[in-house]
Amino acid sequence: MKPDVIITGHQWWWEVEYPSTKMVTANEVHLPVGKQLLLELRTKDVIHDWWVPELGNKMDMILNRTNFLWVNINKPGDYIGACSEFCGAQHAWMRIKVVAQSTADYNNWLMANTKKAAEPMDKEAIAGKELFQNKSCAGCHRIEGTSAIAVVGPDLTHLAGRQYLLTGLLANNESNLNDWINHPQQIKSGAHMPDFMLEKDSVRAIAHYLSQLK
Ligand code: HEC
Ligand SMILES: [Cu+2]
Repeated sequence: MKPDVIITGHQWWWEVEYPSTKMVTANEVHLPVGKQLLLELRTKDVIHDWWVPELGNKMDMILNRTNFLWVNINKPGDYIGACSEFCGAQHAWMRIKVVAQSTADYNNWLMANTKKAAEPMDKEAIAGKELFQNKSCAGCHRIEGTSAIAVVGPDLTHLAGRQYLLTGLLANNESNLNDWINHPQQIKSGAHMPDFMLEKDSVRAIAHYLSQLK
């Protein structure tokens, strides 16, 4: 059976793929209500465990194995869960957010997110895009439609459409993006994104660019 969504646990974030469109996102899982849905659950590293209490059972994510979980959500809204298998330093912050939507809203979301990333709208954002592609960012992240195509870290193509950064750790806004890029290790120590010692202006430009990726 073809899954509706494939969710892969990473230390310490969730990769979310929609096989019907090849769209990839992270950390916030949009699903339609009123439908029997098949979730495929995997891991890229250690054992993680998917658990959104209001949506049914826990399910382990084990290396080189695919596990499946059926869900059927009645009511639109946000459903919060967390990784429930200890998976290292930032396990406690490995939150899950499921956004359940009416079929129409879900289809709109999926369509909008399948598009390539928005082009930067002003000079600073254009500079930010260049920096993103030329500094090490593109070595780990993808922004669809740009030269950044790596999948080591979360896909950032439509980052600005997510409510939170880093599985719920920070609200998603330009100022928090700026802080994160400045010193990731102070914000989420052990996260697999190193501090880069970039100039403050460069960081600001990159954060400005990313905040436009609706
Ligand atoms: C060595 C790989 C690596 C490099 C290089 C890297 N990142 Fe990351 N990045 C990650 C990982 C892994 C995460 C997820 C961290 C977590 O949540 O535990 C992440 C998370 C992020 C997030 C938050 C995404 C979300 O969905 O919440 C942003 C924004 C980000 N990185 C921007 C950047 C920028 C800008 C650069 C370049 C200055 C960069 N990254 C360089 C690996 C990397
Ligand atoms: Cu985990």
